[in-house]
Parts: sequence; C-alpha cells; structure tokens
Amino acid sequence: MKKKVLSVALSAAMVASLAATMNVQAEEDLIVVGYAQVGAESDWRTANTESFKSTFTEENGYKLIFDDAQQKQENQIKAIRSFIQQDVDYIVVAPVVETGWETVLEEAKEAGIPVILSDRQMQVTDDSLYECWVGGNFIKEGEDAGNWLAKYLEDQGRGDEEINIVTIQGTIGASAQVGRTEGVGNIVKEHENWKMLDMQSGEFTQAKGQEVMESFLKSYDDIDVVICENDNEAFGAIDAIKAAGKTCGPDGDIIVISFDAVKAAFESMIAGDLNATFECNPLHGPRVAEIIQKLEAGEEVEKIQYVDESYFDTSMDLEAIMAERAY
Ligand code: GYE
Repeated sequence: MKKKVLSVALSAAMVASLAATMNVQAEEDLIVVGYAQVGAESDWRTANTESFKSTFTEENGYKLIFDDAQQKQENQIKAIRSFIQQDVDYIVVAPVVETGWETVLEEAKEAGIPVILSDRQMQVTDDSLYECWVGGNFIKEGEDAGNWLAKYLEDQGRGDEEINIVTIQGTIGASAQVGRTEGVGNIVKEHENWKMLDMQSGEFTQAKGQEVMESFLKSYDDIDVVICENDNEAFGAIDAIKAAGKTCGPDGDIIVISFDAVKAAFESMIAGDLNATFECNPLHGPRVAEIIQKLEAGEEVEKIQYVDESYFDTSMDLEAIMAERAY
C-alpha cells in the first residue's frame, strides 16, 4: 500500500518535470524579437505598439521584448545594444530620426542579428546593414494633401486667392516629418498664390501642436490653412484656434489638414473641426511577422515595402468608414 502511494507520488513528480522540460523546450522554440519603439507620442504610435504586441505573442511562436525610447535616439541605441546582448533572433526598429545609426547597426551585423526597419527609415551608406523597411510613403502623403487642398480651394472658388499656410511639423529629422514637409512643399511650389508663412515642430504631440499654433496665431493674423504633420498635433491646433476665438473646419476661418487618420481624427471631422486627414497605416505587426517568416524560410524579402494608404475628408460618409476601421 505504502509502495503504491510512493509510486503514484513518483510518477506525479515525473510528469511535472517532463512538463517543465517541455515548457523550456517550447520557450526555446520561440522566435525572440526585440522591438525598439519610438515612444508613445501619438494615437498612431499606440496603435502601432498594440499591433506588435498582439502579433508577436507566444501563441504565434514569438517572444517580444518591447522597448519604449520616449522619443530619444540615445534610448533606442541603448535598447538595440541590450537586444544584441540578449542575443535576440531579430531586431525591429522604428527609428526616431533617420541619421546616426551606422555604428549600432554594425554591432548588430557583427552579432549576426538581422535588423528590420518599420515605420520610419534610416539613412545609411551601406544598406546591407538592414534587411528591409516597411512603412508609409510620406512624400506621397504630403503631395496628396497638397493636391487635395488645391482642389478644395478651387471648388470653393478660392483657386486664385492669396492663401497663407502654416505647418506644424513632426519631430525634425524623422522620416514622416521629412517626407510630409517635402511632399506638401512640392505642391506649394506649383501655386504662386500660396505662401508658406512658417513651419515649426510640434514633436508629433497634441500639447506641442497646441503650443506652436498658439504662437502662430499670435504672429500671423491671416492664416488660411494649417498643415499638421500628424492628427494629434491637429487636435492641439484646433484647441488653440478655438481658444483664440477663431473657427476651423469646413465652415470655419482656418482649414485644418493632418496625417494618420486615427479614430479621433474621424471624430474631429464629424464634429466639423478637422477638414481632411491623410492615412498612414500603423498596423505593421503582421507585415513584420510575414517578413520574419520569409527570412526564417530562407526566402528573399523586398527591400522597401510601402503600405497602402488613402485619405478621408468631410465630404465622405465618415461614420460608416469609421465603423469599419481597426484604429
Ligand atoms: O504619423 C505620428 C507618429 O512615423 C508615421 O509618428 C509615423 C508618425 C505618425 O508619432 O503620429
């Protein structure tokens, strides 16, 4: 009797240890991905983080090490070095700015860890330092916004009017800032009657967007258009416009244009504050996972991968569109 109890106890212990071994093995099979994220500066960024966290799960075969760099390049460099030390299988970076990455990318290369760029790009002389990049076509987004404005003014019979524009830029040196500023600039050049009065960075945040718009409104009394390089800056700009006793949106004094097309931008258009938003898709998690799976299978991946993007304005059925969107 005693013997039987002992053997039951023994086999229970064996099952437990076997289960523990299996667990360790399962963990060893996971693909370890370090993601050096920019920060949490905007709704777009929150949706992007969420996309990675929900894609790179243990059920899907991954272990995600996530780092929030609080919009500072030095923090991202530290995060990449710590990923190298932890000997992760892949490093994914959404670089805060485009320059200054060579050294740390070489360190990753020496360690034999592939680097995938997501969202913003890097300028490096040797592009074999990263596998590929996936993100939005920022110059095109800017040009689309400029062309939208031209048509909008034309439709309102204001095609030949003097138009004063200000721009609240994103983080200076970030691809999304560089591309959107350039894209809008290309269209501004085509219109002699358009004048870019001023450009200042709002760091892609609502608070800074509001601050910059407040100062623009103090300096210039005839602003026709404000271009905000992301939605959150536009929310801040709209608050500043209202606080200054002015109006905006389709029935207001100032036309407000932004980028990203997050849910709150739809709400702002429905409320009649924002005129138009140019989409930038933040759901990169599944795309990066697809790239990793291809690399795991030894397949080639395309170096530059643009995501599809659209735009939305107050002439559309925004309630219906919003209901279908994931962010
Ligand atoms: O537009 C902005 C975010 O790099 C595309 O970064 C991204 C930009 C996005 O903070 O909201």
